[in-house]
Parts: sequence; structure tokens; C-alpha cells
Amino acid sequence: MAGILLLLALAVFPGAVQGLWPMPRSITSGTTALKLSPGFYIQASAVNPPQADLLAAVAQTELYLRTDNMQRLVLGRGAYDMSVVQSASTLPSLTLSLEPGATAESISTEAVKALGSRSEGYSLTVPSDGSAATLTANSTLGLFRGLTTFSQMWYEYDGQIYTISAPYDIVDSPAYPFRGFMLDTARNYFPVSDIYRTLDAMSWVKINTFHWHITDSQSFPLIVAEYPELAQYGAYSSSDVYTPTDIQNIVSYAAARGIDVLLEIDTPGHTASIADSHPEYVACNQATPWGDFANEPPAGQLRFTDPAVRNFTTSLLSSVAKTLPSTMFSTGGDELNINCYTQDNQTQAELISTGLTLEEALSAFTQQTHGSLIAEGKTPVVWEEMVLDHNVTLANDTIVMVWISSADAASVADKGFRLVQAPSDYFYLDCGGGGWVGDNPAGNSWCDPFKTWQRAYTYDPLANLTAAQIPLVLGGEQLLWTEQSSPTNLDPIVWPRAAASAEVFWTATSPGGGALNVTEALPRLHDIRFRMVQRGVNAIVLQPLWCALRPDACD
Ligand code: CP6
Repeated sequence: MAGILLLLALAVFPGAVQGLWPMPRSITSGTTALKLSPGFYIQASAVNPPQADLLAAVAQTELYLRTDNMQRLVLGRGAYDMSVVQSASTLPSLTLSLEPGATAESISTEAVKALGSRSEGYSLTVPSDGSAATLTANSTLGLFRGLTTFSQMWYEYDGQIYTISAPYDIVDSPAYPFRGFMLDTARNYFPVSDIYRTLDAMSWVKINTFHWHITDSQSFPLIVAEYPELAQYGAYSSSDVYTPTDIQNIVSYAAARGIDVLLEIDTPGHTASIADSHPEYVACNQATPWGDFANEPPAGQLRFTDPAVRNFTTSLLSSVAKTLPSTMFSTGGDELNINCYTQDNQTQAELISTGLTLEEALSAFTQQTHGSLIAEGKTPVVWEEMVLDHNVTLANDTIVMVWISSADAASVADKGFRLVQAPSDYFYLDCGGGGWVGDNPAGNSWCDPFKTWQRAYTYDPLANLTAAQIPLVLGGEQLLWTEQSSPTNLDPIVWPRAAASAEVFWTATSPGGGALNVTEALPRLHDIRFRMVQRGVNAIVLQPLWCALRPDACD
């Protein structure tokens, strides 16, 4: 009977890699069991000098190893001969070192470097014979990514911590430099603690960019030192705000986890909340019916033809950008409503007096705002309409976010811009189905179409691009617009779905083919989801536990 069970086990998981997410790009693993010594430790003293954030990551990894308690998965799957597992060799330690010539900068310093110069690769070897495991990298950021992988190998069973896939030999690095997650904190407010927890979960799947859509028409929660009136009048309340200290804390928390914060102050559209403190800067403020002036209520867009508004916006963006370490800053540029300006007497008068078309004036506005960002060393980021709809003149190295449709990536690439894949038809996590769901007398699904993790996972980031355009794809991100999300549903609506693109852009087989296949991925996604729950993130379950315990039985 035991023999039949063992045979069955080998047939079900013939050396399958358990638990790793994203899957390393190069891995050999075995079928030998190995357990952590009771005195297991991670040795970082060869990293000289070891920075505080690396030591904190080491301590955190040691804690996760002891507390993840994954026994119900893999070992609890019941198909293993536990006497073999229990007589496994013991792993005494994991030794970290930098490759010769690499400097021991902090993870935080590495995390905010420009995309092309961020080094996230690492090599991780875990022998099965009881000799020490080794992790080497070119940077502390690479060591951090390797620690994340190491922490996903282990499963608690009966008081011991095991892997069943030793020996491991992993040489890993991301396929794409930009792997993001976007959160909108303007439709509904999220306390700093929710953002910390989200950053933790992002780091567990090696997402390296927090695209923070911090302001919009509904609220302006960002306290800007030079313009305190914006949040004073534009935030939902005096407590629903991010202070300069909050911003610095979030940026530091993110960087220590290998995450760069790409802040977005959306302009010139999506700015009705600026009218709460500066009504003279905003056209069609709360005009009705809102549908004639905006994609969702309230209407209101900056009067970008007005020199005072251009100067104010330029100063606002650079005041905020200069407080952030990222080399990127987003000025938005999505969903501009032209009718708002056609109906605005002041805008029309300014166009007549300057002799400019609306698009020429938009170009002038963008050149001024971007000019000051570039002068501060930032690379501007914009939504695709700036390039595809409004023909705005942009610096060649501007990064363009594709959102309207996956089909638009090729059009952006045709114009020669670098791009981030954020297509609504694959990567939007919200249930708006159009950004806005108000009255719904037809009673359609509140969440139609819901994008499953499988949908995101099967996205091909290089579809319809020529070989010459492929290098323009920096990566991609899943996004949460929060018209219908708040702290009450943040974790469940994001996790584990947002892990899908994390693997697409880390592991992606290239060219073409997004990643692996959903059948192979499902057991690993069960495991990372369970690990998220163990670590305090309320990620939704994917299937009955019965299926998670029996990979392949529910395909
Ligand atoms: N808010 C802002 C939004 C959306 C965008 N920008 C949005 C549009 C369509 C859908 C979902 C969200 N709510 N500022 C588009 C970039 Cl389906």
C-alpha cells in the first residue's frame, strides 16, 4: 500500500517545483528531502559592510521560515513517505555574499536606481547533503530577491521545516525591469498600514514598482508642504491624508523591500479636487450632467491654457517630485474631456488670444511641467492618450503606460516610446468595467468582465510587436482603481491575482509567450496565496482546500 502511494506521489509530482513564485528563470531541483537545522541561521557577515536593511531582511526571512507553517500544503498533501522525509539531512545555514567587485550598498539605494541599472539577479544553491546553502548576487537587491526565493522553499510539518525538492540550483534574474502594482488612493482613502501590508505582499512576488495614483477628482489626500490648502480642502477629512512624513515612511518601507515608488499626480484631467482650494484653476468644476464633461463624477479639469495654471502645476509637480528618490514621476494625462474646454469661456478666450489650438496648448503645458521634472533628473511617465490621442510633444525617453487596450502597445511602440503594459482588458483588478458603476437598473453583473488571475497570467507582453520594438517594453503592472474598493476589500481584490503579472514579467519566456501555463502555475499559486494568508494578507482562496492538497486533481 505504501509502495503504491509512493509511486502515485512520483507520478503526481515528478520533481515538480513547489511553492516558488515567480518561477525562477533557470532552476534545477531534485526530489530529496532536506530540513532546516533547529539552529539554522542566515550568515550575512561576508557582505561588507552589511547595511541595516539587509540585516532586517535577513531577520525577517528567518522569522518567515519559522512562522509560515505551510504543513497543510505539500507535506500535508499526504502523498509522501514521511519516514523518508523525517530522516532527511539537516541544512545548517545560508551564506550570503556579493560577487567580487560588487559594492555593499543598501537595498534601498539599489531599489530606486534607474530601471536599466537596477540589478536584481542572484544565484542560490541549496545542497541536499547537509552542507551550507549559498546565495550570491551582484547587489544587495539581488540578495534580497534570493532571500525571497529561499523563504518560499520551506514547509512546516510536525515541528520541523522541510523542503522536498532539494538539491536546488537556481540562477535567476527578471525578464523585465518594470514589474508594478498600481493603487488609487483618491477614490477611497487607504491608511498607511494598508499600504505597508500591500508593499510586503508585493515584495513576496518580486514586484519592484509601486505606482501610486495618489490624487484624482474625488479627493486630494496628499499634503504638499508648499501647497497645504490642496489637501486641507481637497482631502476627504483631515485624517484621510498622507503627510510628508507618511510619504517618506512609505518610500523607505518600499525601498527596503526592493520597491521604487512611482508617484502620479494626474493632470490636467481628473483634477476636480484641486478646485476645492483653487476654483479659478479648474474648468467645468462639478458641471452637470457630469457625463457631458467627464468619465465619472465629479467633472473638473485644469485650465492648462492659463499661464497661472501652467506655473502652478509645474511648481506643484516639481515640489512633490523633488521629495522622492525615484527617477520616474507620472503626470497622468488620461481621459481628457474636450467638451469641458469647448464649453469653458476662459479657455476659449485664451486660445483665441494665443492663436493656439487646444492640442498645441496642451503640448506647451506638458513641455513646461515635464521640463521642470526633467531638470530635476526625473523621467516623465504618462498615460497613452498623450501620445495616441493628443499628439503631445514629449521627450524621447518618456515612459508611456498602455491602458485602454492591449492592442495599443503596438501603436505606442510605433511612435518609438518605451512603454509599460497596463491593459485594462487583462490587468485591471477593479470591477468598474468602465471605471464607473452608478445606478444599474439593468442589473448587469457588478463585475463584468471580472479579470481572473488566469486572464492576467496568459497576457503576452510582446504580442503584435516587431523584433525591433520588443526592447521598448519595460514591463507591466496590474492596477486597482478604487471606485468600489476600500480597506475592507483591498487584500481580497488584489491578492493573489496581482501575483499573475508579477510572474509574467519576471519569468516570461521570450520572445512572445507570456509565461508558463495555468495548469502548471496553479499549485504554486495555491502555495504563495497560503503563505500570504499566513503572513497576514487576506488573499482569496482559489479552489476548495481539497484541490490545493491534491495538485492536478481539479484541473
Ligand atoms: N481613473 C483614472 C479611472 C480610470 C482611468 N484613469 C479607469 C478607466 C477605465 C476603466 C477603469 C479605470 N477610474 N484616473 C484610466 C487610466 Cl475600465
